[in-house]
Amino acid sequence: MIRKLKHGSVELVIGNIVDQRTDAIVNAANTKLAGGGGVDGAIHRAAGPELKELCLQFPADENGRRCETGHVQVTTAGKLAAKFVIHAVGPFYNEKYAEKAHAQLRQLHVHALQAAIDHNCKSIAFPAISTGAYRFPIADAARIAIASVCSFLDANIGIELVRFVLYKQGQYDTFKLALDDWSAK
Ligand code: AR6
Repeated sequence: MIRKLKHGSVELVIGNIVDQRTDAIVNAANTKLAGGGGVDGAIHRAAGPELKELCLQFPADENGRRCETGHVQVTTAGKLAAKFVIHAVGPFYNEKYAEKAHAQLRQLHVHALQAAIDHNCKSIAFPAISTGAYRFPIADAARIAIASVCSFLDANIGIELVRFVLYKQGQYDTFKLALDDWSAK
């Protein structure tokens, strides 16, 4: 499904993030930008070894961190069809610090969209960040991701298409509900 907002559209699809032909795809990375499982593993496998080399060029702090939680780093995309990979570090969900995690997930989506504009991207594909290994409850993650993206597209010119690529039907249904709720406001 696709829904038009003031300055661009939001699309929901079931699929694999590595197959997207958008200008940018967003990786569900970790602070070390050293690869991992899930989306991160799939993107690195499909892009080829060049992607990790590019990631390791970002300076690391004393703990090996190359990107803070809620922030992004951008590389080219190796063998992928996309032009750029926006490596975004979502929060690991802990119920005790839920408000902080909500704010970081919101911030991450805004940073990714801004980075896409800075790299002249007109289209960008997001997976459901933090909802796998990082255990963010899917309904909250969907509500936050949809609200962040829709508010951004209502307020900023530059991105024509934001696609959420959901891996499973249940995740798609949850995102669709969040988008319907946003549109009904
Ligand atoms: N395309 C689209 N969605 C996918 C794909 C795919 N190829 N593979 C998994 N998903 P996760 P996180 C869904 O764990 O929670 C890594 O090790 C999956 O069903 O990839 O942000 C990193 O290095 C889930 O709903 O990301 C980090 O250490 C969602 O994508 C950590 O995991 C996100 O799952 C990041 O964890």
